Amino acid sequence: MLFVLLAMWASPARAQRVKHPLDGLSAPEYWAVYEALQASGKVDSKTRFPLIQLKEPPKQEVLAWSPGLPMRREARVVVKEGPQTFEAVVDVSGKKLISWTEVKGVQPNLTQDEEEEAGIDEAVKGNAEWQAAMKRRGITDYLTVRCGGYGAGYFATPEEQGRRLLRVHCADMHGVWDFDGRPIEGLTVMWDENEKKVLRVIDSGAVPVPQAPANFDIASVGALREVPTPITVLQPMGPSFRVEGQTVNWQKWNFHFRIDRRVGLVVSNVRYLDAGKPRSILYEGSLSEMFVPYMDPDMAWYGRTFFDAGEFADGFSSSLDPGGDCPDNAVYFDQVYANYKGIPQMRPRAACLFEQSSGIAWRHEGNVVESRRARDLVLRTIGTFGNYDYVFDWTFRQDGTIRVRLGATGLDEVKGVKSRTSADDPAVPEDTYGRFIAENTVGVDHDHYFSFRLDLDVDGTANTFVRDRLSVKRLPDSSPRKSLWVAEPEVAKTEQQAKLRMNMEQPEIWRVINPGAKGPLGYPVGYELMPGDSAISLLLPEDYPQQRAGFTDYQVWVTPYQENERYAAGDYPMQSKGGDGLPNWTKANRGIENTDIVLWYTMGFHHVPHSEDWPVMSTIWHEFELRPVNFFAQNPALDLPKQP
Ligand SMILES: [Cu+2]
Repeated sequence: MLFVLLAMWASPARAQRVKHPLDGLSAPEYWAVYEALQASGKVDSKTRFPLIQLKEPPKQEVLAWSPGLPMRREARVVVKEGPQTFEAVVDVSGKKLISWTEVKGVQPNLTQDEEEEAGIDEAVKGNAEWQAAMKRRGITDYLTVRCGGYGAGYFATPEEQGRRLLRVHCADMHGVWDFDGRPIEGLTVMWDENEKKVLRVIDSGAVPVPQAPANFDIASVGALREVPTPITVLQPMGPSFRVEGQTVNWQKWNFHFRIDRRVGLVVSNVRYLDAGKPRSILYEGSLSEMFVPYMDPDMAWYGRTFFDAGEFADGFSSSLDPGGDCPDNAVYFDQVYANYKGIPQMRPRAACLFEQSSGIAWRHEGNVVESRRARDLVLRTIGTFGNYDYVFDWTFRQDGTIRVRLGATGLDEVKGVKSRTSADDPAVPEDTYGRFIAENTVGVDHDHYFSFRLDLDVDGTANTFVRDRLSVKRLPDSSPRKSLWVAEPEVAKTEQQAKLRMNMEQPEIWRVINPGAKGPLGYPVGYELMPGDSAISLLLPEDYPQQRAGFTDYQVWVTPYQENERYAAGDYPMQSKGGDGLPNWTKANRGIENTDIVLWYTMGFHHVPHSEDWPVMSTIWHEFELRPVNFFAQNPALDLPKQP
């Protein structure tokens, strides 16, 4: 029996049978989409499909659904026909095209074939100007040179208008595994991706390719430290969660998840069993967008302002490395997605799920010590976006808390410089816009921003956002104390009132409540958004990258639920002109009180690189939590057994 159970756990997702209306599309469903599109007469062999994803059924339909009932299965397809962009909706079960709409004035996300386009490499290497620039750098062997492009951003130049523009850079991979540490610096090729041609070659000055040792595989690292004594994670009776398709049950938690090609993990229908009754907390939570602007004005650098989710839509997910990425007791899930031709692909081990011991749940010493050990359930994916790897953990805790953690690792994006180290004294210092992280190698300063879309449904959809402002009260002269603070709740009635920034001098507690559901002590039930460390963008409002990433203006936004408002910087951030997404939607200043609302949280950090980033960065973690506030009558983890 035990063996049968373990075998079941080993590959729960392989069957790919759709069991829930929010399940990601299965391989047969992607084929149905493929066939419906081919049969529509609207596509041909040159058509590209930048994105094919589940089109969620209307929320009310999902809420009313229960196992055994029929479910709507539709796909949203972004289609690229030459320079034109279309959005198609396909009825998957009926294998037919429901709608086909041209979207004007946008650029869809890059597809894998565009980023790694053989056409780019060939055309660039055949360009006489580029060849001359390479000669100035002493590079004559192009076999080890690799060129690739990224979205050019937007700076309102005539060249950008109506074009699909890539900035192409090249690297020399001679002698190393990865090209990231070997930039051919100062050389940018502006590439028209629709016309498939070089527009111009920009040379801001020849710099030798850095030669610092860049490999970090076991054989390259040299002597390894002593292996510490083993720590074994064993669950001889298997995990204590139950997985049914993509629905997870564990320690009173019940939720569904899928992996979306654009935003990664999408966690939905999150409920907690309270006194035998499932109570809703979060209808859906996921990443919404990322923004990574670099801080160097050089011609080869100013355009590096990446929207890693919306511009690429192929970073999720990386195949997880068992034993390295997830602990030994993890269970893995595969992901099926469609490539740019619409053909389903299998990404093995795209997510993992595991329990981990997480310290002390609670304790106190009275007459005796009462202490309980806590354990967490972690759902993990890793997205790889060029040089960066981001670990996304959705952690469910026994006390009703959801912790979302983001680990940033991978490689710094580096610039080759003439100076060997910061001790060199050139006329113009080469570390103004970054720091040396290896010889002749500067890690350029940059930011990371992540917008999370959190559709909280606290005991139902009619919710309200409340700020508890901690305001200072001066006490009368007769008081021995002169001052204290009081928490003053204030309801945000409109979108404008809910655009908020963290401020240590004017602290606030942010929570979503259900005004119609009171707990036993008379307070409305609620969940708090507890931010961790974060950052606000320092770019000026007139700067185009900042306008395109307007969601970074605030840590918190609240909008009324709209099924098509999913991406904080808009549906098409590639070469977007600014204002899309949250800034645009909230202009209407819609009401957000006692209605279905979505909370958007921007998490960010500034990164000044340093030598320990080389040749690969230690993982740095940032997180936020959704914590119950007057949601439970008392500590929900009081019932933890002595030996979990
Ligand atoms: Cu960084």
